[in-house]
Amino acid sequence: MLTRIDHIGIACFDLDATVEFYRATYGFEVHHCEVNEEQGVREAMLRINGTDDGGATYLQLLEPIREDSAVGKWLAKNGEGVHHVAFGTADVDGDAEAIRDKGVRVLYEQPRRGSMDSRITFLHPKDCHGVLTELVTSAPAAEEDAGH
Ligand code: CMX
Ligand code: CO
Repeated sequence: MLTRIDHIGIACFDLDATVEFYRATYGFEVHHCEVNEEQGVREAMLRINGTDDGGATYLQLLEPIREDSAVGKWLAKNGEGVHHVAFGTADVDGDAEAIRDKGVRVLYEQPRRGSMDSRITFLHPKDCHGVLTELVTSAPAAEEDAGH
């Protein structure tokens, strides 16, 4: 079951300048930064709010590291802007299968590694009324030391 907005993915040409815009304009701070080689992006996650299921909602600012990456191609065609919407779920495998059974193209056979060791997959935008849609299961929170 999809239970929340996990993030909005925003494509930009200059990650540092875009991070600075969100900091100076809204006061949003970078929660996490990484390069995802497989996805072809350098990214910053800005945490906007927590949720009652323990998850959180982010803006994901994305700068391509290769012109032929998904974000690089999209930027060349459209310029900067909203690239995708990501829904959070506790069960990305089950939800992706159920959505595939409804005839929507799921882009990966198995979920892949996303930001902060989450597991992600994508639905084809042409099957989703023009919106590239991501499904995300966050990495489990680090086990707390129970004292044994
Ligand atoms: N939103 C809406 N439509 C999109 C889109 C997007 N983000 N990206 C592509 N499209 C549309 C294009 O406009 C094009 O439409 P037309 O044929 O009407 O012109 C069509 O989809 C095909 O686009 P394309 O430029 O030829 O690109 P590809 O088919 O090679 O790739 C897609 C499209 C969705 C398969 C590819 O972008 C993909 O695999 N995306 C998933 C991975 C990804 O986006 N990674 C970056 C984010 C990583 C993260 O979130 O962690
Ligand atoms: Co994303």
